[in-house]
Amino acid sequence: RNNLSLLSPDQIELGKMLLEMGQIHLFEHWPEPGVDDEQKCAFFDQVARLNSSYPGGLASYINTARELLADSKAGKNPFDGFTPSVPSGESLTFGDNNFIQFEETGVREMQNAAFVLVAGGLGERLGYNGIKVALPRESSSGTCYLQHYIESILALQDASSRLVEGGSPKQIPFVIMTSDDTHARTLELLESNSYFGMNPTQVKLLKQEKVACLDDNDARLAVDPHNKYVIQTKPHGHGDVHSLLYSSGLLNIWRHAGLRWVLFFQDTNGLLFKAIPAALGVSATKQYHVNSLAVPRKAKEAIGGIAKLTHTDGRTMVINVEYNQLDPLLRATGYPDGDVNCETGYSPFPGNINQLILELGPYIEELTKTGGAIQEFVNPKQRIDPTIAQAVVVVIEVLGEGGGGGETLFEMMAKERDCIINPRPPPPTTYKDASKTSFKSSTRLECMMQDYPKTLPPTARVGFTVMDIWLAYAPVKNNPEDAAKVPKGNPYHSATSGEMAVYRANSLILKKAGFKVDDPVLQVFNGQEVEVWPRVTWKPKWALTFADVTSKVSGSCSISQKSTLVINGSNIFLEDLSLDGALVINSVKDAEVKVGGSVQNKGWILENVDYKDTLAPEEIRTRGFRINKVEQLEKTYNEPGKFCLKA
Ligand code: UGB
Repeated sequence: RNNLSLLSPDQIELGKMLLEMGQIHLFEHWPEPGVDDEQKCAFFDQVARLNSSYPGGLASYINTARELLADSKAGKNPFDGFTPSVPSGESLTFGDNNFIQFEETGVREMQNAAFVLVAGGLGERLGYNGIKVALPRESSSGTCYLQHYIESILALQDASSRLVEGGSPKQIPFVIMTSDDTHARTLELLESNSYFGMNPTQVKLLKQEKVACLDDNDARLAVDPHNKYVIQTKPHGHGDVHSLLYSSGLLNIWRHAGLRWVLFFQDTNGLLFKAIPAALGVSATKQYHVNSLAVPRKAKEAIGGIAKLTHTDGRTMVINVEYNQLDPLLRATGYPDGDVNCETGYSPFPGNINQLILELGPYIEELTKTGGAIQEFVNPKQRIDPTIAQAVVVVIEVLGEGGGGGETLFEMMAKERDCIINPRPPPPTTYKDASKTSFKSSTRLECMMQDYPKTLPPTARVGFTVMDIWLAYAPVKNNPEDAAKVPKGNPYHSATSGEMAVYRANSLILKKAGFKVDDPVLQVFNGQEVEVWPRVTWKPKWALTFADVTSKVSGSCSISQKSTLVINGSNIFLEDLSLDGALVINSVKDAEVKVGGSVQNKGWILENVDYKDTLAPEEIRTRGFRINKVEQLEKTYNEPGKFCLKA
């Protein structure tokens, strides 16, 4: 009350709202006017931001939090009444006629598409100090993720306009969702690299705001431990992308421009654009309102499972069930073994890789109703130390669930297995004690972009497309230490495996196109055993689809395991090439280069680097090797014309 004279009428209204919502503790420590006045005003600036960036304002946030926290305390299952079953979707095999047909349709449709990258996450599991999109996708060419994504979109744009007769070339819009953690560095990466060749007006950055943290089940807002005039905040999750797109007005602009598709993707999947043309082809052919890209999933792998959920009242939906929820849901609904692999060696529930393709018209229709709000969740739960837990996983597997006494501990640990087998970010909030009223550290509401279909009517056409893992999915999420603990046979999801997956995919594609490719060798980097294939990398403008690759490879070509092939140009044709060493070809757009003959040199060698070696740059340490470029044949064609390199 003493401080009222400092505040504007708007700020007084916000103050009243906070008091009505049971937040008096935020002001209890406030001294008399004249002391800390600037900080008090700054406090209200923050409250105004938190209020305006959440649909329905802070009061609505606090109310939802109370409901969800009460459910969590009562142990209410968010899937109450639903039984999961394995859904049916489109399953594609790389390189067959069906696949080639979908790719062609997809490329044709690209000129009606917009891309949205969610890149607001810090990547806590990876522990990298920079932004994840600045990491190299592979280190032979050194191209970072963001550059690769932009070059892929530009190549799709060109290819699409070539396919559509008389169509005027359209610029594909590209949105990047950032957060306070990533915004400035993403912008700086784009600006210092001239937007990697994209027209800057094609790119829009939308920054998501964090949400207020909560201290207890009454949803008392948490005060920052370092500054009593600041409310502690944390990220709200990738689900924010829908409300941001809606409020930005971009969706209607796109609709007026005749666009039909919005493609969402995540920050570090170096293979994704190999799967995108065919997936969009499926959406267009099947007229899916929602199409999620999926891959076969190992049971308990840290990717969500796509399931059909049938409610006792008859409702059904095909939806992602997040990885920490699938196992308990199955156990509670008649699958006593929970999430386990079937005879294929994979879980019967396909893995969601969070690449969503939404049809724009129905998407706008839905967001007009919801404002882009996505169902949220809150997850305060008990956690145990991963090292102890890992030992207990073994015990559980030997004794069986609940075997050998200590029931509660066993039950608790069984629930925790997912997080242990696939390390997650820092533990979610833990209750302080058995009363389950307050938390050891603050929590907040979160939302996920793949939960968008949850509010759709049953008439919505929701489908999914399963592709081979080697072709579609190689995220970089885990730090070397955690990756090395992943049980054999499960994917590491590390910088090491992410890079090796690019080489494997490119080698397998060349093989399918007729190349003789030597088998990989097994090597260990940062404690992870990986297949090392020939290090093949090409620019998206060289090939986007399988048909592009086959049109650029002819005769009898071969590549040895120790080789590196870097293709940096669009019109490069490999004909009767035998490569045993390193070959780098750079060319400008109007140069047509035929490459053949026998190339033999000492090549580029992978040298081990330990992740603890702080003298090595972080990008190298995290992948566990550096490339020693001993000897190579490198040719650059800067002029238009026809050229022939016969080694
Ligand atoms: N992200 C944001 O933009 N903002 C945020 O507030 C948080 C994240 P994670 P997660 O495909 O591998 C997801 O942390 O959430 C961005 C799916 O939920 O890498 O553990 C962030 O920058 C899961 O179903 O993943 O798991 C990144 O680009 C499964 O599909 C993206 O959101 C899994 O990804 C994902 O964030 C997967």
